Amino acid sequence: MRFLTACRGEAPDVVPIWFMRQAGRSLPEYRKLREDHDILTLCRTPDLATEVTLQPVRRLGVDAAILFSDIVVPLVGLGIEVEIKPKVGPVIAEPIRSVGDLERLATFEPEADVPFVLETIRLLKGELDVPLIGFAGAPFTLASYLVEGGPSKDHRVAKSFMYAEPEAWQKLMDRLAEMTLVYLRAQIDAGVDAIQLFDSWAGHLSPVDYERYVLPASEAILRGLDGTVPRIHFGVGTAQLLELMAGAGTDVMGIDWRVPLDAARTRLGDDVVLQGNLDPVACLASWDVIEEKADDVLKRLGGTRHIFNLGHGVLPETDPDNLKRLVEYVHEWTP
Ligand code: 1CP
Repeated sequence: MRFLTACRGEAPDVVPIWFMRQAGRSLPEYRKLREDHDILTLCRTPDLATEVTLQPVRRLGVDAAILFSDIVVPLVGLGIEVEIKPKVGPVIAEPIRSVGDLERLATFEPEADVPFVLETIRLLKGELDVPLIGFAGAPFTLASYLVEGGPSKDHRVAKSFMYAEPEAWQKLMDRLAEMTLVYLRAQIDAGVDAIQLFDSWAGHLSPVDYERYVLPASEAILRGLDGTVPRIHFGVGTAQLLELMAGAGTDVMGIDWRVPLDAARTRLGDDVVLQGNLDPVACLASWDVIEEKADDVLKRLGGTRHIFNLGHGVLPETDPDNLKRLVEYVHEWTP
């Protein structure tokens, strides 16, 4: 279980590797299933979600599986109607835009609201011979979808709400933190071996705003899981936030491709394990380029306290053969 060994800060036999978005459109066997089922149906049907989670493990030989789901899946438990539109992403029919809207939010109960997620985890535990990573969206990233009503380039509606109505924003963060902590605890009780908190859009915040408006909620989740399973905290474009995000209480810090891992190591110290950070676009290049760039990523930490990953999710155009070769390369690499 080299992935968990690395998460604990111990020395595994070789550098472990998995990919964010390793299940999904880069795999022909996933695209085949998507011809017959929409994505939320895949997420809500344990046999299908199990199959999709296993696909990259079989094909690529990665050291961890990540539960097939989406960050918006638990929002139905809050009474939010959400759809995932092809080529767009999550769309929310009635966004949260006022204190009054917050009263619509119901109490999240995992066994009643997302039984299929817990059942998928139990099925996977019987099938997998690598650790299973559970996950959730962090409060800011979830709030962005809830307030914007869908994907956004600059998160201006969500941030405007944050600035204009700080008390209502605070309430929203508290509700999302409470839901996410309950959700991740339920995933852990069902059997996941590690969890990742995705704050994909936190990079749109300055350190001052992140600390004031967002950090307390993410911290409540991560600290609330202290002593359970290894925790991974990840964001995109978060170079300005690394110390704050690592300080929120995490065992592993996910780093995107913009920050060299040796620089992240210097800034964060030796206590945290680093995960990352090959540019996902590099995987669209020829093998020579991928090898050179992977080697650069590996050398920066010398194979210690490192979990290899991309700096963000696998792009749909990626040739899975490149990913398979990358897994072999990382496993064979020596400092
Ligand atoms: O129809 C499809 O197949 C659409 C693509 C897709 C997939 C494969 C979506 C829509 N969600 C998923 C599954 C998913 N989502 C996984 C499991 C796959 C794996 O990792 O192996 C995970 C971990 C997520 C998490 C997720 N969803 C995040 C956080 C991670 C990240 O990539 O930053 C975010 C921001 C989302 C929202 C979302 N869902 C789907 C899309 C296209 C988006 C992004 C939309 C946007 O740009 O705002």
